[in-house]
Amino acid sequence: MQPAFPIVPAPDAAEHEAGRLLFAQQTEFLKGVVAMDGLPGADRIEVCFAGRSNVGKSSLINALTGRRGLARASNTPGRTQEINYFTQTDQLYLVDLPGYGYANAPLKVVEKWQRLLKAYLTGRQTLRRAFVLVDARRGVKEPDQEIMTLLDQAAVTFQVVLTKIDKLKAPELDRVVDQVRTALAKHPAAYPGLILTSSEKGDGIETLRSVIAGIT
Ligand SMILES: Nc1nc2c(ncn2[C@@H]2O[C@H](COP(=O)(O)OP(=O)(O)OP(=O)(O)O)[C@@H](O)[C@H]2O)c(=O)[nH]1
Ligand SMILES: [Mg+2]
Repeated sequence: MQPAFPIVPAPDAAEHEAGRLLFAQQTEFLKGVVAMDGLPGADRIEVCFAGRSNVGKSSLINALTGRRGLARASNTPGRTQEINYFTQTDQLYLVDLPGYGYANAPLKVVEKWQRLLKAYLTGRQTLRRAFVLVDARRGVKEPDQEIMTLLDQAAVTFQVVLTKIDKLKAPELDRVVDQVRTALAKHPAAYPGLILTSSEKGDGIETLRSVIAGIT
């Protein structure tokens, strides 16, 4: 029997081509947003990348777009402090979000980001899918559960992307996939299909491109 949350297989030729074409277009940084009224016009659909601090959101955007320095990535948790909009075509925005679950910044600042993050995730009409990134070494943790519950309540479809799979051996990866499946079973907004990625090695990047192309 197929598990409820199968690993998304590599794209077939047509899906692969759709993903390749979408991301062959130059992606540009549009703006960093610090308040809901700064969001760009809701004139096209968007997908966002959410996840704990340091999980690899910005790195994943860079890997998808093939542009290393496009989204600022770093080893310092809390690197992304705004909602960063990237434009690609006039049909799609890619949105890099500040991380959650990071306490090592002034409390007032953290609270401000978290409020903005939650307002965005629950209040953006044109948000078609939230990719919730989960570090493959860690699995789904409490702060992830909170965000997933928020997305359930807002009826925003989310899909889990495991990151940094290059850091694990196959049996460890199997274990974490089981843990993620168990965690997702409680979330009605969870899209059935896990994407396993390494921005470092390129695993799963073509698959994710195709998945995004399938949403537009
Ligand atoms: N080995 C490995 N390291 C990765 C991978 N993806 C990201 N990293 C590293 O993880 C660290 C954090 O990456 P970021 O992309 O900045 O993470 P983020 O989720 O955007 O972090 P915040 O903006 O702080 O929330 C960096 O040092 C990256 O080089 C991966 O696939 N494999
Ligand atoms: Mg970031």
